[in-house]
Amino acid sequence: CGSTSQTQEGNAMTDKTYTVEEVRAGAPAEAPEELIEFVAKTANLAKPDSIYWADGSDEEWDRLTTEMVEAGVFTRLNPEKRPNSFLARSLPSDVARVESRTFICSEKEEDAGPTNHWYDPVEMKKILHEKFDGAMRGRTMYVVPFSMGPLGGPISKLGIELTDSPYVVTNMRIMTRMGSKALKLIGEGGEWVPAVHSVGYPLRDADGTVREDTAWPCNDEKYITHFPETNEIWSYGSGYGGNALLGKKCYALRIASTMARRQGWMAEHMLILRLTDEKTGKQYHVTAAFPSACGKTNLAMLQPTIPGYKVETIGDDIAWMRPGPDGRLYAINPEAGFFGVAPGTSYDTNPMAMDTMRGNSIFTNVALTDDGDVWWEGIDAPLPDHLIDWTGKDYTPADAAEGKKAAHPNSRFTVPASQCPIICKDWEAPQGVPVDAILFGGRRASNVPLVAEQYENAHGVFIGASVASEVTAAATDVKAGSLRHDPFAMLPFCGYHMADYWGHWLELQEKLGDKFPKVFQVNWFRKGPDGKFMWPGYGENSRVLDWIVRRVGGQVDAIDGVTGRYPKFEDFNLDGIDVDKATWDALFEIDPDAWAAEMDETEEYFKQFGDKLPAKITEQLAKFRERIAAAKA
Ligand code: GTP
Ligand code: SPV
Ligand code: MN
Repeated sequence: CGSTSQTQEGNAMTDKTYTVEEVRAGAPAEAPEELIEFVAKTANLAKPDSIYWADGSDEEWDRLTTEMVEAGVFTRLNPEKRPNSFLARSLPSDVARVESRTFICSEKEEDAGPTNHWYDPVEMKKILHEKFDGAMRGRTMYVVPFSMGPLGGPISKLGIELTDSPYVVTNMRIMTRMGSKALKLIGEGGEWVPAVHSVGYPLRDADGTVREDTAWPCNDEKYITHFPETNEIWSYGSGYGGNALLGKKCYALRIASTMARRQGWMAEHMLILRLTDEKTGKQYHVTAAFPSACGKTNLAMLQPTIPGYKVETIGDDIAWMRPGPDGRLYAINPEAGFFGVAPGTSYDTNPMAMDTMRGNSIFTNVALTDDGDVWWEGIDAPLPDHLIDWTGKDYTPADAAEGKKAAHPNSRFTVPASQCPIICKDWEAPQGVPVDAILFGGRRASNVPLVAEQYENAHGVFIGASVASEVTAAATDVKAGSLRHDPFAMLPFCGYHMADYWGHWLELQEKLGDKFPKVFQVNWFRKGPDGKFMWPGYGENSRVLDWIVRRVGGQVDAIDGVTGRYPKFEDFNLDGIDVDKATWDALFEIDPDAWAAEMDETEEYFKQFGDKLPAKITEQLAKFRERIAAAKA
């Protein structure tokens, strides 16, 4: 990608070296010595032309976004329709996370486990040293201080991302608490995680060859690497989402999950919502883990269709949970924004997300309308006669007829959480909110019923461990549509051995006992013989939440079944929707043979974890088979 040429210029093209004194002279006063040294060391390796310390101010946002508009990286959207908002288009080779290039570099291979790509940390550091050598030539290296979680909160954590991408800086400003305040906490001695990122597209090589910049610089070779023992992140070659916004998956899930294991807490791929029963005023907090692009943002912003309930959003992707002084589990959202899937989002499916993105937003890989607004498949507006599609080309209904998409299926909006009309007033409570129930789900066209409650705590872990889901567009290198195991929706995000992670859950359950939240399995995606979803989903999922909180409150009975405990038809609120008894029965139908086959396959899957597979998981598998046998009898 891009063209190169030899340059005649002399001095301006030589690499700068950065002394610690020089870096300190250009840094804010709060920056501590070890940070200055880290910045200098990285700069001397990556060889940027300049270093810039991000402060997170409005002025800085205006300057960076304007510079990116001038450089053709951003398109400014129509200020009347979408004020202070921008569109970016990536290269087709850089549209989602790359799981095959994501590495856990623990000292021992067995600590990464069979579901991660492991690499020897010393060897990986050698590779990274080569890749980062001169990687930022011709560019600015931005120093981005950030906090995951409310500034100064007891569960929050600090980081520094060094990046050569202004696109990343502006996205980090939305997604994290970024800038001077985070730096001040670091200066006061707060521990921080170093995270180094380069798009891997230097504008000059060591031999003086120059390269024109492009609207989406990146490199065909990508490395998304994590060093759990030393809490370091190095990411090379991609500018997209979880590959590049290092506070998100790299820190808040992969590195944080290893910290959480050591320190007795949990870092999970979960939304957090508050459900208020308006009659009693009672509040429930629910967290839910669904694989990527399986409906976390939708559920987090749910508009209940049944009367008497209100949902408020706390988080849509990541939850950090910790036992509180009262022995309950408390959750915070470590993020400050939503990086949500655009296609399928509309006033119909997710009105609160639509309202959240009315301004101050970045859109990546959606289509552009002739009047300077955004469009994607499934948005409320009908397909216009003309668009610019996500690749920057003209797009007309004829393209749609050929099955081409105007927006990439993993196109996303980056929006401040504070703009969500139903953001919970306690969403930034530093100590978090007490969790009443934990949901696991996935896209399952068959077998898995609408909702099932755990029999006992260990069964809850078994439910999480056996999540399988149809693959979505959120990763580029996994075959979309195929069914794969995605335990706890953490397959691409667990920073250590998956079976040790299950063991960690079992330990926390033992520690908290009855106070550990009950686990429920949900599935909005079961299909009928006509290939259509049997459950209306979206706002109607409030009916499932209603049953769940009534179970948590002990107000309603349940029926013991194969996968768990199910609602009684007469207890479940189906008023006003077109779900008859036959559909209900189909939603809860259990085919013992299909489940026997699924458990055989699950047992095979579990075999790869060897000795580390907790005995309690094996016991739960045996109990599951007893229930299948009883159902057959
Ligand atoms: P990541 O941000 O990738 O972690 O994903 P997410 O889980 O937040 O995904 P998101 O909420 O953006 O999922 C969007 C997809 O799920 C869209 O295709 C929606 O149409 C679909 N979806 C969400 N809720 C429902 C539902 O209740 N029923 C059906 N059928 N589809 C749903
Ligand atoms: C996911 O894939 O689960 C996401 C998007 O939330 S990304 O941040 O790109 O990983
Ligand atoms: Mn996610």
